[in-house]
Amino acid sequence: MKFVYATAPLQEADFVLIGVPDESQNTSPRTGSKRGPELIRKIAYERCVFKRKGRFTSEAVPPKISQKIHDYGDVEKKKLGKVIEVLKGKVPLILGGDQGVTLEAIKQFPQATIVYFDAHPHILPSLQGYYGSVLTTAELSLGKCVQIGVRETEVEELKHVKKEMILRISAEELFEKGNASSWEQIRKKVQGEVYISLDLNVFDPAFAPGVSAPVPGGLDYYQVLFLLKKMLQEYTVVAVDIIELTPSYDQDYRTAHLATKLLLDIIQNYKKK
Ligand SMILES: [Mn+2]
Repeated sequence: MKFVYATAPLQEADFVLIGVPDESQNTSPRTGSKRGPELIRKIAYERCVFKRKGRFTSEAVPPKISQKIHDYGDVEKKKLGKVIEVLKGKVPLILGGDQGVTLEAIKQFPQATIVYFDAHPHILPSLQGYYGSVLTTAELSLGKCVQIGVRETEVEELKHVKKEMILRISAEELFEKGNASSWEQIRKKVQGEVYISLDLNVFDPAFAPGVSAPVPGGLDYYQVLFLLKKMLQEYTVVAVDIIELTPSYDQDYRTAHLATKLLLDIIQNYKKK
């Protein structure tokens, strides 16, 4: 099944949806994130196609999407880099798969600041190649990274955050300081191009139970939406990934609906610079 709004040919598209059904780096006993892309496409169809006067239609039903979207289908993780390379000027919207998918994607954007919404920092320099160390394995300039919503951090990671001067806005800080003040912190630090990675475990498990590594005390939809909208307005967002949807642990497709809604929010709020 193709993404219901993906009606543009590749050459004309502004956004290119790419599924990467790969969970080869998952180390959690909660498996199944390789089925994430397929479920997001299915839920998008159910959310957006309504019956009007006995006929199915996706017209006239909010949200109205005016941007041109192409669905590239699913690709193998090792081919993701090559696919992104040929999309120059178009925005890849990458659906995981596990966190390892982010590692493949960010290699293509060495100039961008990585802003990642995640319960975990993923910076364990002593464990190269491990999915818990995606950002250190990528050999980025970590000082340009921004972590939002983290709340399960190892001692080694905390040391690294301080050493590399990473901007870290934990879930607790975001709750205490509020959205506007957290956004000011980001705005002061980040300039230029941004890559957004959205691990669905940034949300509270009450809203997103279908992830491989749930951590209580997470964010809600409007906290994430506020920061996403600000970033989409302010920065050139070069790519987005939405990862870790794990259908077998979802409840009533709650996490899948949330992921699909966010995907549509990102497309609708994207500002071309
Ligand atoms: Mn993660």
